[in-house]
Amino acid sequence: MTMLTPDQIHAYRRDGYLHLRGLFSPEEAAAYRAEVHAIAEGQGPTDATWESVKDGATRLIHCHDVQFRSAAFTRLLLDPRVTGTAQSIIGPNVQLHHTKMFVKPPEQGSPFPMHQDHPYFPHRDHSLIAMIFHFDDAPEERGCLRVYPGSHALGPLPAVGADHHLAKDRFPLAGATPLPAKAGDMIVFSYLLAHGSGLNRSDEARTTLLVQLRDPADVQLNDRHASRGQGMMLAGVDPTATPFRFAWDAAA
Ligand SMILES: O=C(O)CCC(=O)C(=O)O
Repeated sequence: MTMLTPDQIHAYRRDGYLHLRGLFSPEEAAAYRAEVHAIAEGQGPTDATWESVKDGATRLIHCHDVQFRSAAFTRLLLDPRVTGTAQSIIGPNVQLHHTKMFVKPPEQGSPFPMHQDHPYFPHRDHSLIAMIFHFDDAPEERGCLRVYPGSHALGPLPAVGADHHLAKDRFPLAGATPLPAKAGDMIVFSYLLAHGSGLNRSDEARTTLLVQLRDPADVQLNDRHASRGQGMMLAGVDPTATPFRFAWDAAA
């Protein structure tokens, strides 16, 4: 099933991203928002602020593999609006790489330095896409996503520091295009797109879910970033699947 129009697919290929407005209704977004905040409250304090922007003053609440915490996210992963969008870009077969939720708390929500996702989990064919689901409004002052349109065409770029960000003089955060979003919007982008986001200076949280997907025929070039549920098929089939073996046979 294909969901994007030819014009949308063309825009994605040209710009490296696509902003899908109102993919979910305000009611759906509010329900997902409540699930994210319930996980955040249940797990206690966390902080995923990146090393290169850590100054002790900001915080980033996060949790990975959220479909293992709430069935709402398992349903989201299989929602035809999600799988259809992914199939339009990747092809008929869509495999889960990982999920993670982020809450940028009010007035102190950490920025993300500009980066490509590629250095974290490089793949041979660069089939990886990220989807950021917005569960509340993300205007500029709430630290919305910022991108360098077309930067995916540059291919893998040199990454700097422990958190693999891009050189700040070449890709300053302030020079990137802000993509303010509304609750229910989704932004899909290539893992080669230069992206980041600003500080949340507002008095409301910014609440998102990030899902990374790939073509199962692609090959990951390192063994970092293993996640629970990685390899689950969300659409189509895995043409590379090998004959089934019991775990105890494989170990023998
Ligand atoms: O949520 C954001 O603003 C960006 C997240 C991101 O780029 C990442 O986790 O790699």
